[in-house]
Order: sequence, then C-alpha cells, then structure tokens
Amino acid sequence: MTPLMSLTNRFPRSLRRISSVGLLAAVVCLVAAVGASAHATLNLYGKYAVANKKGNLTVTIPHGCMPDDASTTRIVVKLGGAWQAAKPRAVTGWTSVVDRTSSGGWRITWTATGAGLPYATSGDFPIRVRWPKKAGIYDTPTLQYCGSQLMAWKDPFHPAADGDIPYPANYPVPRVKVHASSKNSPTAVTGATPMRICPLAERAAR
Ligand SMILES: [Cu+2]
Repeated sequence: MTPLMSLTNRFPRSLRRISSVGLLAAVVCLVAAVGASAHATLNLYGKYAVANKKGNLTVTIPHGCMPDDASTTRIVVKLGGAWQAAKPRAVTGWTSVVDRTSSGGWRITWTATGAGLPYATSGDFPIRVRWPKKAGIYDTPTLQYCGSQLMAWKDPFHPAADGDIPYPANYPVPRVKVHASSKNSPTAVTGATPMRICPLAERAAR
C-alpha cells in the first residue's frame, strides 16, 4: 500500500465522495475561468424591454475576480446615446453616480463604501431606464473592478468560434433586447430566473 492510498483510506467513504465532488466543481470552474475570470450579466426579471418605455435594467455580478477570489469593489456600466434616460437605483453598501459621455451616452458607476461584493456572492445593480426608441439588441459594456484588477466585459458578440475568435468570448459584452411594441406585455413572462453563468465557482469558493 502506498502512503497516498493509506491516507485516502483513513477517510470514511462518504467524506471521500464529498471531497471528490468538490474537487470536480473546482476543476470545472478552473477550466471555465481560464478564458473568463468572472462575468457581468443582465437580468430583466420577467419583464420585456419595450422601445421608448420606462423599465429596469439590472446588472448582475455573479462572482468576483479569479484567481485570487477577490471582492468586486467598483462597477462601471456604459449605455450608448440611444438610451433616453438612465438612473442607478440605490444599492446598500454602494454609492452611485451617473455621467453623460462626450458621445451623448451614459456612464453609471457604483463604488463600494466598504469591502465590496464578496467573491462568492451574487449582486444586483439595477438601473431605471427609458429604453431606446428603436427596437434592437443593445450592448452594455461593463467594467468590473476588484480593487485594481479590471475585468472589461466588452468583447463583441459572435455566434460561433471563427479564426482567432473564441466562443464564447473571453469577456462577452452584456446585451439586452428591446422590443418594438408592448404586445410583449410585462406579465407575459413568469418564473424568470436570474442568470448565473458560473454557479459552480460560487460553490467551490465556500
Ligand atoms: Cu463567471
């Protein structure tokens, strides 16, 4: 019997199973983390975005920055000039400010007043908006800072790997669909679940 085997056999079978599941989760997340170290996602929580109407766009940060399990301390969301209004809603533990950009767009910045959003915690950052007048799909480039570490979620959308372009993108830009009319009424969608791109990363960190 090798020393490694004797060490393994000292653990009860159930404990060994738990540790191997945890190891698997860690390996899966490690693989997922090679290209993208975290994600910035968008949620509409069951409502449709309708052109020229008011609504809420929620930026969800599913986890902090790998590989050091760093907390998120600042988030910057950019909306283009087509957006008619944008106002960050209050988030406990964060201050927010909205600026106009030179191109007529909007830049919303949340800054943590304390330690920020812990690595393994998902956080919502809602913005009250008036959606663009034209239906379409809109990019919302997002900068996620963990201290001085920056994750710039702004890689363009591509439907497939091609040439030097990987799929999915390393740092995919969050996107939202704006519908032409309110025939997509807000009550038409039920039971929407928030998007969590890498729930395994959260579990592995606990
Ligand atoms: Cu992620």
